[in-house]
Amino acid sequence: MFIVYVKIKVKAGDGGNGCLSFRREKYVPLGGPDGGDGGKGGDIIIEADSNINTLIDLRYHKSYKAERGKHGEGNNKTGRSGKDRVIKVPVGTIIKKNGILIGDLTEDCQRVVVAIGGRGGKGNARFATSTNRAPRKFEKGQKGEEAFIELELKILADVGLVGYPNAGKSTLLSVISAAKPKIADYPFTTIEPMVGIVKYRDYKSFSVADIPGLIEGAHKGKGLGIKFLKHIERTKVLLFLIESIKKNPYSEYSSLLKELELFNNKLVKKPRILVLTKVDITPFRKKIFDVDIPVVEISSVTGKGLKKLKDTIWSELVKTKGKEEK
Ligand SMILES: Nc1nc2c(ncn2[C@@H]2O[C@H](COP(=O)(O)OP(=O)(O)OP(=O)(O)O)[C@@H](O)[C@H]2O)c(=O)[nH]1
Ligand SMILES: [Mg+2]
Repeated sequence: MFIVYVKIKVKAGDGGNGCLSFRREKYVPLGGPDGGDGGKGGDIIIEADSNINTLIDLRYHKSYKAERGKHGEGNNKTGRSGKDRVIKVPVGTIIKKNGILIGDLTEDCQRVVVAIGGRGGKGNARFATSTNRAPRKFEKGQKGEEAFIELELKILADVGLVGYPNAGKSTLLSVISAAKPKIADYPFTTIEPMVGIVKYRDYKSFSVADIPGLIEGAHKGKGLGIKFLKHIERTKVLLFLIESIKKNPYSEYSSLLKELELFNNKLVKKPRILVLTKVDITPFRKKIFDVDIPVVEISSVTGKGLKKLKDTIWSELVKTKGKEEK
């Protein structure tokens, strides 16, 4: 199940109490105060992780607590801080705290502290003054923050893969990124969207979303694809994957285009690239494509065309960037 919304309860760790203690040493009958401070309670942190694709784990585990700080001890020993609790969520998760938007995790490893751990209390050593050398005063630790956190996932990818079932979408994602989607020789292998990050040249990268295959009539709710089409509404470039072994790849392409248009005509206004897949098993034939968009032939098995495909995607993405900035 592809979960797009969950509400969880979080409680940061309480601060440790300060300590009330006096030095006890041989030959020093009245030692000074030496109660250490309590440690800080752990924070609750939400972190984006590109290896996670759904919020499903959070649906089964709805309450999170961070460790409390340890109490201070004699001999001026400060209590250890409580460990932070890190909750991992997919990239593209939006975070609301008590109903207010506090974060939009758009990059891997990005973090938001959603509940702050309580400060540790001061030990009595801190309260010594010239007039009160033996204070009995110390503080309790502060309570850790509690909150309700709402998490909403909207797939956030630069590129969306569309195509009929079995076109080779997941296989492509698996060879150009570190994502490990399920691949099999039957239709509707993919039942949940998945995003992979593609490294491009030195420090560049872009993200690609694989969605379930579409079939004719998808816009009316046939098959699985329809409810996932909305996830590619936010992509910048669409790849249309068509099996090159098909008798007439061109008609496949135009019916796919029609399907998208019927669902939401904004989708067909996005820049698109036509990708002919599985060329390793297709006998050579004359090019029959006459379209005004880039066409790239690939094989995810031999690697043919993959470099060219990445270059083409990148140049389309760069063009959309120029438009956004205008
Ligand atoms: N020979 C060859 N087979 C491929 C290639 N790409 C994918 N396949 C095979 O085609 C079948 C379908 O691949 P998938 O990647 O699961 O296809 P999909 O488009 O994700 O399919 P759905 O998730 O059902 O929509 C698998 O058996 C793959 O091994 C390729 O480049 N060459
Ligand atoms: Mg698939």
